[in-house]
Amino acid sequence: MTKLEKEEILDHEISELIIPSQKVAIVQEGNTLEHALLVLIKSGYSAIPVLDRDYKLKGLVSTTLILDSILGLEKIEYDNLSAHKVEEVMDTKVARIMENGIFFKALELSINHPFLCVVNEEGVFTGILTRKSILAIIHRHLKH
Ligand code: 2BA
Repeated sequence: MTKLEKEEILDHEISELIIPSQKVAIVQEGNTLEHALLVLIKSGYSAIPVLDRDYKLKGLVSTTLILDSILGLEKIEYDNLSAHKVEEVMDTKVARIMENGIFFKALELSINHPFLCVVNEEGVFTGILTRKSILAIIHRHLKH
């Protein structure tokens, strides 16, 4: 790969790699843990974005976080699933990138995160970028 080709990939905008929000399983911060667990199990994904009413990105919630929050000392407290909200257990440290961000930034963040949340200037969630799609692009370019 020439230096020019390398720069072309790294500076490229990520927009074409984004999985749009309509295709992403999400929950709202005010949803119960029970609802979130159902969405996680039905979607098959282990962690999904949490949004507010205005579709702004607030955090991530995972099956592990939910189950951990209902573990009592000697038993699982199932009643807590309907008594508590997603905002109480979600992880607010989310790997995020702007929708007009560049590939190099996405590549760097994806080292530590299986997926990145994509937001617009107002912080509104517009989709996700998976490590899989980033690796696929690199693989495609290295093959030639
Ligand atoms: P995980 O849920 O841990 O999924 C890891 C990988 O397992 C996924 O990689 C995908 O290859 C496969 N996989 C899991 N559940 C699947 C399903 N229901 N349908 C098809 N493939 C499935 P990626 O596709 O690269 O996704 C990386 C991470 O991004 C996922 O981690 C998940 O946390 C999130 N994610 C991806 N697509 C999503 C979507 N449509 N909605 C919500 N979250 C999504």
